[in-house]
Formats: sequence, structure tokens, C-alpha cells
Amino acid sequence: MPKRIFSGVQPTGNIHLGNYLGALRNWVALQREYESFFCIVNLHAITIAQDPETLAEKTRELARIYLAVGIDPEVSTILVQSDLSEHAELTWLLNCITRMSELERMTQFKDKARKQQENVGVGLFDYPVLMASDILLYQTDLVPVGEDQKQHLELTRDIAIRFNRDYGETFRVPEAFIPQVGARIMSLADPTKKMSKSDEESEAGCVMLLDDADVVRRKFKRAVTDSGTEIRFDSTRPAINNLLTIYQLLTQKSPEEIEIHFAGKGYSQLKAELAEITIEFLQPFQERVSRIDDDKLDEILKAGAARAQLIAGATLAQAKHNMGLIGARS
Ligand code: AQP
Repeated sequence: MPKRIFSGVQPTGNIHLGNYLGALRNWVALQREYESFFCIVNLHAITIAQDPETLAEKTRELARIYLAVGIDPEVSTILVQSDLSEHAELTWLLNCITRMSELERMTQFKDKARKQQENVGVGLFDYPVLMASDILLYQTDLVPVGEDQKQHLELTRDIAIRFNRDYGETFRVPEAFIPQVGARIMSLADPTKKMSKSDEESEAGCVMLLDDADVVRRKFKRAVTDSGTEIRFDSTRPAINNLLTIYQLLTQKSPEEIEIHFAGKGYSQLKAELAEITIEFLQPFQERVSRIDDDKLDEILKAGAARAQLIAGATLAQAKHNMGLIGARS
């Protein structure tokens, strides 16, 4: 069987440079080497209350973003999670072999639950099992994600190994693909926190892929910096390190070249150049987003769901059979 990758982004809020540099960019690079499934994980999105109209709009916007960053629907499958009932159905089966204690250890749940206080939903708690279902349904080999998803990936592996042990070989056990550079892009406003679309407080620290040029310039101009004046890669100076990492990924220059380029220059020059480089990347991308028409998008999403269903359906049937979930004989 061909080696497969599966990954997804939630259609919540606005997609940012962290999502692009930590995940989407790597999908584009890997899509011709692997059979690829890229999902818009709207069932994950509803683990936090969403306005239905906005969610529907953001789902289609995210599909356009996938296409505009360079996901090629001729070689990759783009699917919307809720178009396939297999994702939710496998989640139930996997819920029955996952332990509460495993989910209680998930740091993303703890962080998000803290923000929700007494209104924490069961769905939020179960988020990692839904993610395991997404990945295991496609017999995935590799999951390209940012560093924040590492713990969920480890749980997915544990669930797959347990299921295979208890019910016979059913799922491929996937590996995480976490990039060496860009796995955790930090907020420009608070470099101790990751750039995050749902963190309303740090909107100013989050460069959105659909921000216009003036907003991008303003956000970089106001970016927090460290004490000192030297511009070099140094993990003990998280703000400058983060700006340089973004610079490195967008220009593809080596750290040495970048440090030589900025020798003797000030932080304001780094910020101004970084803003212009980001705008140069974003403008043609935004044009591509606006050119994708609705009919074409429908065609791509329908074809993606049909292609995905063939694999997801077969895996789910095998999992049910192996668990003894058999009713009327066909
Ligand atoms: N700051 C980041 N740096 C690198 N990678 C990142 N990712 C997210 N933030 C960064 C990666 O983007 C992919 C999709 O993320 P998601 O939509 O599933 O949600 P998330 O990981 O929780 O990202 P956000 O921005 O913080 O969204 P909300 O706040 O809605 O939950 C994943 O591969 C992720 O690793």
C-alpha cells in the first residue's frame, strides 16, 4: 500500500502564520511523496461553541486556503470531516478502549478547559479520540503537525496499538512529522505563548493569512523584542528567535546568512523587513484565495469526500467486524 499522510486544521477563527509554517507548508512539500488526505476538522471545531453561520463560512474559507497555499486536489484528497459519518462512528468504538485517565492528562484539554471553566463540554474532553479516529481511518503512516499536537499523536499510537492487540491487526500505527524549524511559532505579542487563533487576547500577536498589508506591518512593528541589541538565533531570547525563525522559513535562507545580513542592524529593521517579506508571500496567496469559485470548490469537496469514504468505510467495517459488531448477515 502507498505511504499515507493525514492532517487537518480546525475552521475556527482565522488561519495564521503558525498554522502555515507549522503544518500547511509541510503538507504541500509532502503531498507528492505520499498519498495525502487533508481534512477540515469541523467536528473538532464544535468542541467549543461556534456560531453555525460563521462555522459554515470558515469551513469553505479554509478549503480555499488549502488550495491557495498549494494543496493540489489532483494529487491530494481534501475533505470536510462532517461529510463522512465514519469519523464520529469510529470515535465511539475507540472511546470504549480509551481510559479517562489518558484524556485527563492531555495538556490541550487542561488549557482549554481552564478557559471554559464550569462549561467544559464532553466533546472537548473527547477531542483527542476524535483525532485518533481521523488518523486511523485512513491507515495513516505520517501525520505532519506542529509541536502542540505531539501528545495527541502519542495517544493515537497507544490507542492503535491497544486496539490491534485486543482485536487483531486493524490499524497502521502512525508517526508524527514535526518540522525541525517552525514547529512552534510564538505570538508576536507574547513570545512565551504559541501563536493561536482562539486566543482573543493575543490577536495582535497573531499574523493571519488573510490580514492586509497595513495590518501585517502594524503587527510586526508592535512585536515584542528582547533586551539587548544583537540579532542572532538564540533560544534564550525567544522574541528575536521567533522573528528570525519566521524570516528563515519565508526566505529559505540559512541562519548564518540571516545573521550576517542583520549584523550591525537594529530590531526595527528586522521587523520592517520581515513585514515586507510576509506581505510578499501573502499578497499572491490572497489573490489565489479570492479566485477560487464556489462551484469548483463544491466539485473538489464532493470528490474528496467520495475518495476518502472508500478508505474510511473499509477501515471502519474492519474495525466493527473485529470487535464483533455484526448484526444481520449480508
Ligand atoms: N503556533 C503554531 N506554530 C506551529 N504550528 C502550529 N499549529 C497551530 N498553532 C501553531 C499547527 O497548525 C495545525 C492546525 O491547528 P488547529 O487548527 O488544529 O488548532 P490548534 O493546534 O489548536 O491551533 P490554534 O491556532 O491554537 O487554534 P485553536 O486556538 O482554534 O485551537 C496543527 O498541526 C497545529 O499543530
